[in-house]
This record gives sequence, C-alpha cells and structure tokens, in this order.
Amino acid sequence: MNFLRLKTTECRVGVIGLYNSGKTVLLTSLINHLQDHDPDRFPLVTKQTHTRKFTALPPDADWTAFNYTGHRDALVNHGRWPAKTTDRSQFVCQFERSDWRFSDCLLKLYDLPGERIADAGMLGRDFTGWSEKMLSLFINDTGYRTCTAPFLEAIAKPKVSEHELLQAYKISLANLILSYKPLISPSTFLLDTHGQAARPDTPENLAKSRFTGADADSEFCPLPAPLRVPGSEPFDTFSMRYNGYVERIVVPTILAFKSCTSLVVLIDVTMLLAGGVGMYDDNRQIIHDLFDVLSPGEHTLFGPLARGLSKVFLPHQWRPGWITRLAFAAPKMDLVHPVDRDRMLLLMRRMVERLAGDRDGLKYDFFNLSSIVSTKALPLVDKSPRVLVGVPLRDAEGKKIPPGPEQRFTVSELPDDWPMEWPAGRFTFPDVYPRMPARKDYPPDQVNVDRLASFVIESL
Ligand SMILES: Nc1nc2c(ncn2[C@@H]2O[C@H](COP(=O)(O)OP(=O)(O)OP(=O)(O)O)[C@@H](O)[C@H]2O)c(=O)[nH]1
Ligand SMILES: [Mg+2]
Repeated sequence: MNFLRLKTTECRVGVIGLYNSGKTVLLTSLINHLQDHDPDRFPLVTKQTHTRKFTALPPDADWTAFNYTGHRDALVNHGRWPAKTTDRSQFVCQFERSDWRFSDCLLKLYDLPGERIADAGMLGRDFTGWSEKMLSLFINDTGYRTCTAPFLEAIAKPKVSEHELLQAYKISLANLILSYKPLISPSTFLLDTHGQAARPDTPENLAKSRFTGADADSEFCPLPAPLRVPGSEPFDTFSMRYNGYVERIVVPTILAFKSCTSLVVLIDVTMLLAGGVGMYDDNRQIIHDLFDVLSPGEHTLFGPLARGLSKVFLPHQWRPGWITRLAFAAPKMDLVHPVDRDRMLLLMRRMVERLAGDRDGLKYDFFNLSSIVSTKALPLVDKSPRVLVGVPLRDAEGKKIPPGPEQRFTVSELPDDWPMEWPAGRFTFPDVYPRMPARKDYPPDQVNVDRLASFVIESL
C-alpha cells in the first residue's frame, strides 16, 4: 500500500433485475475493464484516471464466488454468453485509483438469479400478509385473474383439500409463466433450489414437475381469509413452511443487497417491449416491492454528515452501510437501432423515475448501456426498416442455432412513450451471439458501462 493511502473505501454494488436482463454480462464486462484498465476505452470519471494494483480477493465467508473466469472463458473461447445464474454470488477486488489520493478501493459486486426478486414481497410480511397481497393481485388485475382462474375457483369451493389447492396454484403459476408474467412466487417454481430452471411445457406437466416451495415436502400457496384460522389445517402447516422458505431462500438472497452502498437496477426495455404490457406491469411491481424492502436513501438516524464522518474515522468493516446511489440501467442497447437509443432512456425514466424521486437522500441517475457491443447498425434511409448486423442466436422459429456468419436483421422502432396496451411479440429485438475479443487482456467494446461505474463506485 502507498504510505499516503491510509485507508480503504469499501464500495458494495448490487445488481438486480429480472431473469435474463443482463446482470451477469454487465458484471463480467465491468470486472474485465477494471482488471485490464485502459483509460481511453473505459474512462473512470475522466480519461486521466488510472487504476493500478488490481487484485481479485476471495468472497466473504458465506458467499459463493462470482465465476468471472468461467463467464469470460465462455465468451472468449466458446463465443457463448455466460450461463444463467443459479445462486447468489459475490466478486471482491481491491485496486488503487489515481484520482483517490488517500484511499484505495475495496469493491464488492453482487449478482443473483433474477427469478428470486419476485419473492421480495415476502420480506417483512407474515404468511397472512403475503396471502393477502397475492390474492388482491390475482383478483384485481384482469391478466392475473385469467391466469389464476383455476386457483381462484379452488379457493371459492366450500371444501377443498391441501392437495387440490397446491395443484390449482401450480397450474396458475404455470399459466403466468406462459403469459410472460415474471411475478412468480415462490420463485422456486421457476428456478428450484438446485439451480434447475423450469423448461417450456404444458401447465399440467409444469405442475407435476415443479414445487411451490423449497421442495416436495415444503409446498405452500396463499390462503383466503376463511381458510386462515390459526390452529387449523392447512393454515398452520403453510405458515410454518412459508416462514422456513423466507428464512432459507429469500432473506439470504435479497436482504444482502440492503447493505450495498450502490444499487444498479437493470430495466431491460427490449424484453419489456417484446414481452407485452403484463411483463412491464410486473417488473414495475417487483421494483416497487424491492424498494420497500431495500429502502434506498439516506437513513434519518445517520444523516450525510454522520455518514461522511464514519467513512473517515471508522475501519471499513465497521462503517454503517445503506444504499445512497441508485443507477437505473437499460441494457442491450446494441439490440436497438442508434436512432432509438435516446428513446430507450426516456422509456426507462417514464417507468421508474417516480419510484426513485420519492426517496429522500438518494442520488440516482439513468444509463442506457451495452455491456458487450455485439451488433453494428446500418444507416437509416427515410422510412426504411431498422437494420442491424450480427450473428443470430435463434432461427425464425425461435430455436437456438450454432454461431454462423453475420447477418442483417430488422429490429422494432421504439415508441416515444409506453403504449397503453401491447401484446407479447408486437416488438422484436432478436438475440445475437456475443462479439468478444479473443485476446485475454482486451476487454469487450462497451457503451456507458464506464459512466455507470464512475457513478456507482463512489469516492468520498
Ligand atoms: N446484444 C447484447 N445482448 C446482451 C447483452 N447483455 C446481455 N445480453 C443478452 O441477455 C442474455 C442474458 O444476460 P445475463 O447477463 O445472463 O442475464 P442475467 O440478468 O444475469 O440473467 P439471470 O442469471 O437469469 O438472472 C444474454 O445471454 C444475452 O443474450 C449485451 O450487452 N448485448
Ligand atoms: Mg445471471
């Protein structure tokens, strides 16, 4: 350590977002750029900022290591995107920055499987509170009412068995998945505790092969008021299983993000447009639930002054933590034509700005970004379609195909504002294979990941 660098500033940055929204790819690109830093290609605040002595460290005791090497290897040597995340993980590194003269940076980055954030509404609620929340959603929203009809019919019966209830709930969850609704809770129905994700199938088969709980012996589902009588079944059993699920799965995955100093919330505008209005509504609801739980913003007990003092005088592991910086990021900008990229930012702002604006003491900003630029765009002539060039990941039927030569393909025009209603499939942004330089110390082309990093890796 340089003798002038008397202390360490610890930055804990959590990345959250729906499944497939680009969290792991973003973290992989970010780590690559910090490790093999080139200020011209990745300016941290300015092009004059140099980093040195980058060291990867082991994760904290109760965390799985973020598989940076594996993810980068998949990209470089196999031309594949990183595998889907199946468990929460952490990447820890330490480095010096030329613009932080008296402190080095201990950076902790957090990743999770996107499915788990649908369980955020369980935190701070007992089984009764969660049941009420879910049922009010199912009853009051037309999209939900349709998908969950089997369950709503089952709970309306004068006499219904535990098995019937669970079966009807599982069919309803399967209907929600097939209607592109990401609010699937308990999330183990979509991604089980062994990291196995549900595969596309009929509702009946999904109900047979998946569990609404941690495993076959701990299933539960919401119960209506007449069935929530303490001392009766299935209320007592479901309450106990629910509490066990929250303690074992939800608390360790989601509550860890509460102690982050900065949070990156990925809003995959391309996925929301492609998925339809139901997916948009659910993503907004999930972020709302997450904000209730993670409460980003300055805590009244410690104002900005106390926070500043604690950073200067306390050893880093003693400093109180809370989220003071929030970055909303729209990823996969390279799947949108350049003429629409400002609209991408605007759509994200329209969707979530109120949620952040209502919080005191929170510094927030918006970024549209490409973690790994994997397309080129053809210029737009008059009213011609928007054409990109890249290596397609799927054929016309949506089936995955091996990498081939680059091809031209069209992508949708982005609207000026979210439509009042839109079906799944009206907008399309086809997936492509990643374009990743094979040279190990040459990080991928990115757009705005540098600006995002400058914002969330906070100095004094
Ligand atoms: N073109 C392009 N596609 C991207 C980019 N980032 C992510 N993707 C696409 O999005 C997919 C999902 O990215 P991940 O980073 O694995 O998503 P995730 O949020 O970690 O998903 P879970 O692990 O399921 O929670 C990738 O397989 C790519 O197809 C990007 O910068 N450009
Ligand atoms: Mg992931």
